[in-house]
Amino acid sequence: MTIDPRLTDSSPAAPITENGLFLADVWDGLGASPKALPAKYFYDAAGSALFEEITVLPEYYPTRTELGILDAQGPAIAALLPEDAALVEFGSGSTAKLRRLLRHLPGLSAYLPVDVSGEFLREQAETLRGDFPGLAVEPVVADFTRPFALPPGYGDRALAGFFPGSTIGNFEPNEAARLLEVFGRILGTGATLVLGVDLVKDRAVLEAAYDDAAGVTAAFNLNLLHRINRELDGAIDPDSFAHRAVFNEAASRIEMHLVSRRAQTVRVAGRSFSFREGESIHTENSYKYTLDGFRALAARAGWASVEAWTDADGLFSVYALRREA
Ligand code: AVJ
Repeated sequence: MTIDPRLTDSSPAAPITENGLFLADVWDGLGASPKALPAKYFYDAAGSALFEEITVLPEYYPTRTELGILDAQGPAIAALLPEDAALVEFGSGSTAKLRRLLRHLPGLSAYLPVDVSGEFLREQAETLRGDFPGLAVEPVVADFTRPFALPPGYGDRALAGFFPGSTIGNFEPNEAARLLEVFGRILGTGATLVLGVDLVKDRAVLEAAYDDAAGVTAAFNLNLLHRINRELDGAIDPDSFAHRAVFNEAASRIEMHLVSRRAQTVRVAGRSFSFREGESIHTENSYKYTLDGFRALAARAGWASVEAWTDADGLFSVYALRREA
């Protein structure tokens, strides 16, 4: 999964090499006040493996809850999509959620996963073609946060969109609305978009989901520092930082931070950054919505809510939105 909720400017001084953009973002982020790093850099091989571990933690309810909703509502979702639709998935992590939907969509004509990682996409396409021989699988290598073109021939097909996992929660609400507008322009008037959104709930439940007892989320967060050391000639002692997850109720978001345990100076590729004791690097926002709050956001972006499904405990929501104009 590859998403960049914060669009940072590149530092003009950073070298334009393979890792130049990562380095520029790290230099910018650690040089800023308050310090912050884009959440998209969590997902190197080690980080993606840790995220897969997170999805099965007892405290991390979103993944299993969303899968349950997709199972239970599969027939209702299928009834809202044109039978021979082509399904566009924005970003593509594991195919578990897609597979839940496909069971209920026997007539689906094509599946178009959109992701920046071409290698990952091709691997997934291979397996899906093996498992669903009747389905045309057409990977699209693109950054879905920017307008992109579908492959030739798909412009006038019946299209549906799929955006599960509450990935939309990584974006600031204004950015989320802009993203939904981009999806609308790509899918066209009348299209249906199925998306998963985490719901606002008790602080204790939210904070436990992002600070699990086994320490997997802490390792996921700290992996960012290991990655900087590995890829950018960084000299940061990850043990000198603590994982913190806090629900910012006013902003309705979980924030993840890496908090410096002491005053220190760290070096990354020849540049130094100093930290006060307790100073943090803000590494992620995960916005939580009420049903009405999300419907209002979608409406601003030109999408009407046709259905909203939740689980019995009201932990997570899945929407069917329709593009109006
Ligand atoms: C993949 C962005 C939906 O916000 O819940 C999980 C990422 N971060 N634990 C989320 C995440 C820490 C996750 N998303």
